[in-house]
Amino acid sequence: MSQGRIVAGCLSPHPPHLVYAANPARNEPEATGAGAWKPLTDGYAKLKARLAELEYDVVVLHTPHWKTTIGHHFLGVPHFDGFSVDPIFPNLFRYKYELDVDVELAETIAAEATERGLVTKMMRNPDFRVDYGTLTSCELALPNPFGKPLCVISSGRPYFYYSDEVGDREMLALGEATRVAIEKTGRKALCIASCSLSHRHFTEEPDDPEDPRFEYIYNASQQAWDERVLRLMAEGNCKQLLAEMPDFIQQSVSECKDGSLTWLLGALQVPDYPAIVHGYGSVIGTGNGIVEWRPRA
Ligand code: 2X7
Ligand code: FE2
Repeated sequence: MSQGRIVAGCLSPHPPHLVYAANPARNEPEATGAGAWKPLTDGYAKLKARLAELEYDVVVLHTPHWKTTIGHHFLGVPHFDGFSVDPIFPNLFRYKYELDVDVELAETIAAEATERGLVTKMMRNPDFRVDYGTLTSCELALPNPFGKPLCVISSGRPYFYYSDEVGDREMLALGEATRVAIEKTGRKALCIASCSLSHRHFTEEPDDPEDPRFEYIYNASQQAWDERVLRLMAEGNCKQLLAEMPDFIQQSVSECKDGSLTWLLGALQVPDYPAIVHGYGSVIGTGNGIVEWRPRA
């Protein structure tokens, strides 16, 4: 077996609004087309076009919306299908899905993570409802959303039980476990961190959620942090980004507290080469960046 590798890593935020705006047949609600999220829908179009040219066997994804109280869990059943309704935005996301899982890779990542002292568990319930973060990022980023098997990792709670510093250390170890498992199993893997950047959001929505007049970042300090983080990524300075991660998480109420971005940076061995920023924009006040890394072969 030839050695596997990560062929690309992506930051792919999952506001269900963007699926709603894209009107895929799998989603029940129909968008008005008023166009509030154009910087993000354009960014996703650019990412999708580039990923269409890329060869990979599996998509490995870390999601904030499968929150697990004890340890890091992995989907461990070969096939899932179901219907997912966003608990906060049922008016926007009512989505039918069917997907395959690379169980062998998931078990290998779990074993590597266990060796590094992390608590892990395989999720073997065939009736489990896959979370909307996973579904949304696949729908938005991938040219053929469920055409390849997935390997899905839950969001454990180390940031919340201990501290942001402890959480980052654990997610870097999980990222390393992911990379080593990909190499050992010979997979060509696309890794996706499914999360927003700043994450303070409005608690009321307008009658038409897609009305551009009501869509803007929650406050300027959130945007300043998002811009700083995206600049560090674009400059290839993820070491500095990690140094600032606890402050970023705290001061912008970032969804990175769920660990997805730090996991991805760990899997990519903390990139020192420039990322491509495909888009940045706000959804219900939150800040969202669409970013791609292509590790050197
Ligand atoms: O889950 C989300 C999110 N992260 C950001 C914005 C809006 C809704 O859902
Ligand atoms: Fe979210």
